[in-house]
Amino acid sequence: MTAVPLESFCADLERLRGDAEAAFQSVADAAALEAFRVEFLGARSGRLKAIQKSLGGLEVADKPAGGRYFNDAKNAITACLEAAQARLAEAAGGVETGSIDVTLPGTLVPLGHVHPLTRTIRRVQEIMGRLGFESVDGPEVEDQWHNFEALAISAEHPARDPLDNFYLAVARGADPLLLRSQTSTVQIRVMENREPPLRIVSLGRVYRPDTADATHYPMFHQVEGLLVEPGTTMSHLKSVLRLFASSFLGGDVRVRFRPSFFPFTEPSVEVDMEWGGRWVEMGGAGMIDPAVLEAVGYDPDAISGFAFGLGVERIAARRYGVDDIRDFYRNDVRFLRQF
Ligand code: FA5
Repeated sequence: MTAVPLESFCADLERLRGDAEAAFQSVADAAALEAFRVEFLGARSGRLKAIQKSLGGLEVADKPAGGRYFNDAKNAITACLEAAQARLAEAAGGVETGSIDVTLPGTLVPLGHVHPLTRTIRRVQEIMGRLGFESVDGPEVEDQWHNFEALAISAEHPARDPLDNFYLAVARGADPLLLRSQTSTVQIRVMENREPPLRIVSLGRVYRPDTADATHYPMFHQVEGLLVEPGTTMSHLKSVLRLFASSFLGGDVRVRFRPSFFPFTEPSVEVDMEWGGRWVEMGGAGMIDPAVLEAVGYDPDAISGFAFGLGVERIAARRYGVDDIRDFYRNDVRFLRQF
């Protein structure tokens, strides 16, 4: 077999190198780039591979020079490929691989943070936990027993009006289920299943078809507190609420209890807190009505307790100086970043 002359071997390499440079410089998209990579540098049938095979046909004396020519051409073609890859990545908005300076200081990745309402809920749980109140959950889809009847809210009571509730097209027995309108449902669920003494707090969503304004939203959160222990009186209720308010809002907060009415507490009060020279209603409270204690199977002559329910959006607004609770739900990051 006649040996391959070194000149023709080098001429083939030069031609290949010229073709590859032209191809990689003009390539305009990733698919074409890949096609050229296979054509020139493909490991099995690439054009460079074909020339590499002819390296074995050189005269023994020419082989070292042929090998150097081959390696130079291979490096040059590979560099053309890498330059084309970087050019396309940059055009696509990527980072040019060769341009990363690893000695530069890193930049902080912006992290999200907990929503102010979630933070409020956790803080309330923590404060109440220190007062011995265990956190419990209840379902958001409720039946009429837990949302109304066990709470002594009779069938005729306006609170059951379809215009004031989100009744569902799903029923349990004859009664349609509803999205709970208050967390007082959880008082009943806990008392039905446990014996006193009880100290629980329950925070969660409630739903009412209220028109949204600065202090109302159709979906909002309540914090429900319940304490059932022999000898409980109204003064215990007032002390717990004052302690909670000063822990959550600061020692200078003023709390006011106004006589009121709830079917499930007797006596009942509205709990107001002062905010910017105004009194804002934060919730309701009272001593558990004997009818409720009976409904859950307790003896009202042997046991007493208190309950309260506060609006989480309202206490959060008071805490963070927010004038309009709708801001909690607008998802405007300029607002949320402030917390
Ligand atoms: C109740 O829901 C009673 N379950 C509270 C209670 C619990 C009384 C235990 C006695 C014993 P009321 O409807 O007033 O009460 O609501 C309580 C609080 O929820 C209000 O004071 C207010 O802070 C908040 N709230 C009521 N409606 C809305 C609304 N649409 N948007 C935001 N907050 C609301």
